[in-house]
Amino acid sequence: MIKVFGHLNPDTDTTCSAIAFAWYLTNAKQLSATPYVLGDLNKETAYVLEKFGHIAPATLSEVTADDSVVLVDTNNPEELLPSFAEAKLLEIVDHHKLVGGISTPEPVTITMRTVACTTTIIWQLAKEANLTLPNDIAGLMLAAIISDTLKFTSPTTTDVDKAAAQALAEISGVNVDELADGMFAAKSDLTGMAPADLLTMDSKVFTLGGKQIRVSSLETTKPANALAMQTELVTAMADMKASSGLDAVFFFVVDIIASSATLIVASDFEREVAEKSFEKTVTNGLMELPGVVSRKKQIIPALEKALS
Ligand SMILES: [Mn+2]
Repeated sequence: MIKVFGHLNPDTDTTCSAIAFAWYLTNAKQLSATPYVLGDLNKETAYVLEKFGHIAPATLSEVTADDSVVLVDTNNPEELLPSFAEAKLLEIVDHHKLVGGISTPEPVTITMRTVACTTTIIWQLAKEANLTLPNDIAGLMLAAIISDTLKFTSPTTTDVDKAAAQALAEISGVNVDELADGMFAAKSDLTGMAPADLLTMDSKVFTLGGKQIRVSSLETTKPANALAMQTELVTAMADMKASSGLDAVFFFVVDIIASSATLIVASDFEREVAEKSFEKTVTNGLMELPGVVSRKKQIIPALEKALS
């Protein structure tokens, strides 16, 4: 049995891609494949699974040399289980920048395309294989595209993502606006979440210019709720750096409605890097970034340029 999973801190694309690609391997390749996640689901992803009546994938905390695995929605070893290198990697399906660091003893299939969402690639693969997607799988794949593109407003969005979303909406019989409203409301509900939870919910670690950097974002329709926690968040970022050996933690509150971000600045180092990256100034520990919504296409390239 093949274990299909995405990155740590699973989001909607990683979770739905694991489900959809396990379905694809089973139906296109007649392989036995099961989706997994590498941690707790966020509120948006839980909402989406419930909406389409799909059970949550089991959580995987370790892999061994006996496991055959397929990776979706990441190629970054820093986003995987520490034991990942022990497993037999068969395939990667992803849409992120190639970071390097994964090596295999034998050739593997790698499908990486410059689209906004991994499920867009899976939709293309299913089409190429002449497969008919079930309603619930199509709905999950559509939700992942809405999530990764912030309903087609992110600059990562391509015509292929839009075509995939339209086709998936037809198959699943779902109204895109209603689905997006429900997802964004679920995502914006911060009830019961501590500052440290917000920092790791949608978060990736990169090595940029020799520095270990955590880049976290919170996509929300209610940015004021998160910004009201600025002091607690700055304390949580300092604690995180002290306990994890990270050089910097960047936390971007992304306003989905206004298509803009506010960076909460953790310390002088983050302030210097951010001012160099975005050519803006910090006021009261915050940097306003109109038009910035994408970590992949806007934030990481800017940080990388400033740190290199
Ligand atoms: Mn993705």
